[in-house]
Amino acid sequence: MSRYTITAALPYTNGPVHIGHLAGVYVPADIYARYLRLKGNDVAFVCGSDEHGVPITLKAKKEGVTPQQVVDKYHEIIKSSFSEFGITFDNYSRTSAKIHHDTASEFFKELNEKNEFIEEVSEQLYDEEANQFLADRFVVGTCPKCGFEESYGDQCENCGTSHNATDLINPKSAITGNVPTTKETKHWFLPLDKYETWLREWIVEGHKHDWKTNVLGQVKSWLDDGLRPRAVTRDLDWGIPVPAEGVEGKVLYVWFDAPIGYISSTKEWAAEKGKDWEPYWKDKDTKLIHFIGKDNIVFHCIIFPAMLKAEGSYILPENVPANEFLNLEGNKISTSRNWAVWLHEYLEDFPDKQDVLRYALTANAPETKDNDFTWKDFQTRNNSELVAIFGNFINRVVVLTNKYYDGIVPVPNEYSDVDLETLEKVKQFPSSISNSVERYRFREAMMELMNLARLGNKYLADEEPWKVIKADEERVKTVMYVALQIATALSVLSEPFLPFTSNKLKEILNVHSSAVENSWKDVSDKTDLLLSNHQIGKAELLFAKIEDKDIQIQLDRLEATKVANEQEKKTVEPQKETIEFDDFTKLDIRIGTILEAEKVPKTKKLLKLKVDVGIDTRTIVSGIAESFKPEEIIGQRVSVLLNLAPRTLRGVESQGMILMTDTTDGKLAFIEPEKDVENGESVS
Ligand code: B3M
Ligand code: ZN
Repeated sequence: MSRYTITAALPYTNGPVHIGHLAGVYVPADIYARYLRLKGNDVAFVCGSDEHGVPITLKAKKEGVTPQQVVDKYHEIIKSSFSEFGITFDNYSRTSAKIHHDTASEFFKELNEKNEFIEEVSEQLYDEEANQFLADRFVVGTCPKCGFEESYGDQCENCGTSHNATDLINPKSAITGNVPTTKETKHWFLPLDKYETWLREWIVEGHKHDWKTNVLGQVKSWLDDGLRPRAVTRDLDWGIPVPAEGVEGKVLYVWFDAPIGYISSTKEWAAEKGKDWEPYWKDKDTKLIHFIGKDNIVFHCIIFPAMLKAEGSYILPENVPANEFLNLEGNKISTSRNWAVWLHEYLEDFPDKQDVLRYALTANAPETKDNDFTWKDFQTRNNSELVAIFGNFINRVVVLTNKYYDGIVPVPNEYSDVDLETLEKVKQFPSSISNSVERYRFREAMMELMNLARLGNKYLADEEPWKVIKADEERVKTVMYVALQIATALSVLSEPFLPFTSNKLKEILNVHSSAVENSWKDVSDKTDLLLSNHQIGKAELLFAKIEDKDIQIQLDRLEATKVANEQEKKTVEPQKETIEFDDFTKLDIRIGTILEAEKVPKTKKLLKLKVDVGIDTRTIVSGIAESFKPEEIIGQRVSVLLNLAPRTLRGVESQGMILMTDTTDGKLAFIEPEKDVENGESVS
């Protein structure tokens, strides 16, 4: 048995958790924690809300509330949605908690007393109008490393690099938009350059075989760029006050305090459990694993380890298996543009389908490269894999056991070679799945789990107990006994990935009591996971099909978000240049009625219209085919610019123009008289 401290990135409480967070951090971390517990290890799986930092204050400004109100609101939403989704933190704390303020302050004071910081007065960016210093997300500018023009003051989301605000090119205040000035101010700097050689030896050399290449790549690139001292304090009023004599109006930089949040969460948990927290952070045999997204690599592989090294009594991470990003329907997930599937909304729309999302997100996990979540894939994963393979196998086994033996596990007769081979194969699954999980390859591990269900399906399909029963009842007893062993193995091995399903399956097999509960290791060692004469329960579906209509609701919601974003982005066109009245009188605009409409062949946008404009009926070609079907606009009243010079469009001569406008949902609308008006009447 070993001891593990598993941390999952502390979510900012400036919004709810979305599927990108789940796929990148929380589902893999939970699979890993559940797996280690199942194997009998001592696990502390800790997390909590990250409640300081500029993202919180920006959100508070935007919502017109205090930062405390913002964090209180989202801390509750996040904590409850994690719990409902089956993320089994041993403790989910929050960085506004006193225990964290005390722990982070102590940590800072210890380093300060050891003179680990450089105290320096330097010119920092300042917004005269907002009367405040600009750091982190209070300032945006061009990243000095990759040229991304929306880089924040402390980090570039595009290339992940971390820098000081004064490094930005063309900085702009995110509060007023002004170009910042600079102003003198004192800060405490962590001399990262001092740890460069050690970091290179520890990570690039020491972990080159067991850390993920995407992580090693980023770390190497920062080290190659050369590390520089980083300010670990800020001129802000929201955060942990800097615990130094005579210091006012300064707080700890959020990325200095937040990782210490893992330690305070462990302390809080240990206190509640009557345990000692120190072994989880100071015992050299404890394995510390940080689960994060790729944008947090610099903080967990460079800055936090340097802090721990400087303090001197802590262990260092055994691994930091950072994932890449998950996109949604081909676009980057964005909190600010509401382009996300929010966990709490998912749980409302798909109650009791937590495992379906866990499955889809793990199957598409961005473990080595960015990946994409689509609702169609979510539906397919459920219907074609969970229902058709896993659920179908279990249903057949349970239905037949109830049908032939009233749910009593039969006594097997002599095994055939196929039976023995199948039972042997089952015994290999714990190690093959372990092999993948222990290398943080959770997609691969879960696909291997599904291969166990496939093995069960194939065994039943080949042995056909529903046919053999007529001629050889004794044979069927053996077949169903073997199939029930496979089902029981699935109930054990599925727990880390599909905990709700595992739970339900154990209830169906009636193996919840510790007397009959099997361990992970039992599946390797035993062929009687489920004993003869054991009574199983009745059949019930593990998974239900997901219908197109349920997916369409989600797709419509995203479409509405897209349109809303377009509208938001769409600024009102500035007025065109002034014209004289005579210019206007040249326009001959009349009311008309559409008599006929048809699509212009080989075009997506064009309709050929016959329009009665009072003085005649004329042909007009109009680019409205994506907003209207020909048959639905016969009789439509319209405003027509008559005296526009005729133009030939795709071989059709158009004698005028139908006047249209854009609707809020991105379609087109006619300009029609609100009362009855004769065709040919002028618009003036
Ligand atoms: N609050 C999450 C993020 O950067 C950040 C993680 C802190 S882990 C100590 O989105
Ligand atoms: Zn960059």
